Amino acid sequence: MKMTFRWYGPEDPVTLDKIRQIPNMSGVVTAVYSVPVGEVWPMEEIEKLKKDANAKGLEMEVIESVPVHEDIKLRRGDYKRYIENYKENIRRLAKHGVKCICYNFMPVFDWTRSQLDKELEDGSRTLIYDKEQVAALDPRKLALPGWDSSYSPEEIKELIDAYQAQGDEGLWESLNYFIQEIIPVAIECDVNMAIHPDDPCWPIFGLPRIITNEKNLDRFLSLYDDPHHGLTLCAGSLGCGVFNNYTAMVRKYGKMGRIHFAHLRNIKLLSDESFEESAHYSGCGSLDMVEIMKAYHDVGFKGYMRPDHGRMIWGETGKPGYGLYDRALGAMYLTGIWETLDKMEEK
Ligand SMILES: [Mn+2]
Repeated sequence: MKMTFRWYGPEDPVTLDKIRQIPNMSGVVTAVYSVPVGEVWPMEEIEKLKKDANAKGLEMEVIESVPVHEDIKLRRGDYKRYIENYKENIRRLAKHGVKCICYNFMPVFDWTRSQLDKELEDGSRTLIYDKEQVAALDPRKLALPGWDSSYSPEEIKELIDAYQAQGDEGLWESLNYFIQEIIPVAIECDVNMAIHPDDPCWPIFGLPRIITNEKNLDRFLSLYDDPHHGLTLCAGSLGCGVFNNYTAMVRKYGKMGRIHFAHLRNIKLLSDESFEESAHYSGCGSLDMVEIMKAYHDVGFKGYMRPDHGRMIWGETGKPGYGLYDRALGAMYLTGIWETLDKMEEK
């Protein structure tokens, strides 16, 4: 495996100089953020990101994300042009040595939490999802980080109505259309496409969500029979569903060679459809990180890993989930488990 770290580009207070000091860090996971969703990324900007990372001894082999325009997910408006743009982005990234592209197919809202700074008993702050708090939210008025704030309340309402009219099967059809278009390009460029599961892994605000459980991951992979069509297996996103056995998924899809990118974080399940994001250490959450890492090790995982969201600790402030300290602790903890598994295997 290759350990990586998400970096939000030159504006990120977590600089490359800091990231490079985390032991065993092979590279950054990043994206071009200056271009509206759906447009082609300028060559110079891709090149600059790569040059900056390489100058600090870090690779740029993983992109997270190349976002998918809502028109593609709804197969309406300019979707054909956006799909052509998407193909061009795959080609441009491949030219710059990118080997894996993470994306998701969540309608309107990306990852969703009810609070971004819940204080835990030890004084750290974390992201939580509380079923009742979410039920009380009006999706038309949401303006929290992590969500696209460029929509007006009327636009959000229109989008939600369009997705509800399309339904689950309509969203599957849009996804299938998109996959049939882009995977041949990914194969040609030898780039692994890795879909990120929906976070959390159940429908919110009455919107369809389909990348949520083992049955649907099976269905997703069956859309195109080629290893370039694969998964970002996110422990937090899938693990917050009591119906999901993340470790079993690692073994199953890992053996098939369909996991290209692993997001690792722990979560503490509080009740049905409520959870808080905890430190990576198994003792802090509901997921057994050693069992998870052992599953990746057993299947001979050669893809990329990154510590996922971290808490805010030691007084750090910044982008919720994406501070330096707790993610660096997570990276070292995961690296330590991996090193141990390597050494045990040698004996
Ligand atoms: Mn994730």
